[in-house]
Amino acid sequence: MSLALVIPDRKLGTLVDKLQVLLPGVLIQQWPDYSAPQQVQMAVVWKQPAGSLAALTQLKSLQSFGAGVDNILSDPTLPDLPLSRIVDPHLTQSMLGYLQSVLGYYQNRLDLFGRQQQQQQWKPKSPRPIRHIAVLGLGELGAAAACHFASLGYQVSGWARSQKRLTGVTCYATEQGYAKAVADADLVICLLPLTADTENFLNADRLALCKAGAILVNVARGAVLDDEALLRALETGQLEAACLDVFRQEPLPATDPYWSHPAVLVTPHCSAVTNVDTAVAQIAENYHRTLNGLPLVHLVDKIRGY
Ligand code: NDP
Ligand code: OXD
Repeated sequence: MSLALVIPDRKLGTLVDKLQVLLPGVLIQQWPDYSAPQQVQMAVVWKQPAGSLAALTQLKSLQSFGAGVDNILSDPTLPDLPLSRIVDPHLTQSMLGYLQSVLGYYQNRLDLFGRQQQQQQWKPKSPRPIRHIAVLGLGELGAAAACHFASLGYQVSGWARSQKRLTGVTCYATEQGYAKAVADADLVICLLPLTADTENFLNADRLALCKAGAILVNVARGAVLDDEALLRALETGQLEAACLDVFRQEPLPATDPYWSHPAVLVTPHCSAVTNVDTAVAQIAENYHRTLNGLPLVHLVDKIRGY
C-alpha cells in the first residue's frame, strides 16, 4: 500500500507527517526518489514533470494538490486515470479574505496613495465608489465570492458556462450574458479555470465590454488574460487598474512590465494556497476510495478541463 507525492520544488515534510497520521502503515514515496514505485496506487500531483508517473505501473488514481488542474492536464504523458482536485472551505475562505482586501484596497484608494507617497504628495481624496461587482466563473470559489459580496449589499452579477441561480446574484451564461455581466461592474473578478475554451478569454474585445474605468482582478490563471490587451486597456483608461495574482510565467520574470506598472498590483499567486492541515483529509479519503474501488470525491471532468 503506497501513495506517491509528485510535487516538485516544495518542502513536503509537513504534508508527509500529516498524511502518515491519517494513513498509518501506508508507504509515502516522493518523486524523484521512489523506493517501491510498483506499490503506488494513488499519486498526489502538482506541476508534475512529464514522465514522472511512468514508473508507477499500478497507479489507479490521481489527486491534484490544488484546486486548478490545468498544470496537470497539460502533461502529454499523463495516464488516463480518474483525477480529483482540492475543494476545501479553508481554501475558499482564503480566497474570500484576499478578494475582500483587494476591494478595500481600491475603495480606500491605497493604490493612489501609495503612488502619492513615492512623490511625498499629501492629497486626500474620498473613497472610490465600487457598487457593482462582476464574478466570472461561478464554481466553488466564484459562487462563494459572488454570494459573499451580495450578502454585504453589493450589486453582484455572475457569469458561468451554465445558467446558475444564486441568492442576490444576477447570473448570466453565454457570450451575450458575459457582456451583460460586466457592462455595469466597477470591479470584475476572474475565477475561470484555464481550459482550451478560456485561454485568452479576456482579450481586447471582451475587455472593451467592461464599464469604462473598471478594475480587473485576476485570481484564476495568467493565460486566461491577454496581457497585451490588458496593457492597452490600462493605457487608454478602458480599465483603471488591475490586481493580478496569477501570470503566464511564474515567478513573474524580472523584465515583465507588470512589475513597474503604476496601475497594476502584483501579488505572488497567494490568494488561496492549499492548506496542508485541511487538504490532507481529502487526500486520505480519496486514497481509501481508490483502494476500495469507489469514485473519488471532487472528481475533475478531464474533457471539460475543470
Ligand atoms: P470550479 O471548477 O469549481 O468552477 C469553474 C467555474 O468556471 C464554473 O462555474 C464553470 O461554469 C466556469 N467556466 C468554466 N469554463 C467556462 C467557460 N468556457 N465559459 C464560462 N464559464 C466557464 O473552479 P473553482 O471555483 O474551484 O476555481 C476556479 C479557478 O481558480 C481554478 O481553476 C484555478 O485556476 C483558480 N485558483 C486560483 C488560486 C490562486 O491562488 N490564485 C487558488 C485556487 C484556484 P459551470 O459551473 O457552468 O461549469
Ligand atoms: C490552485 C492554485 O489552483 O493554487 O489551487 O492556484
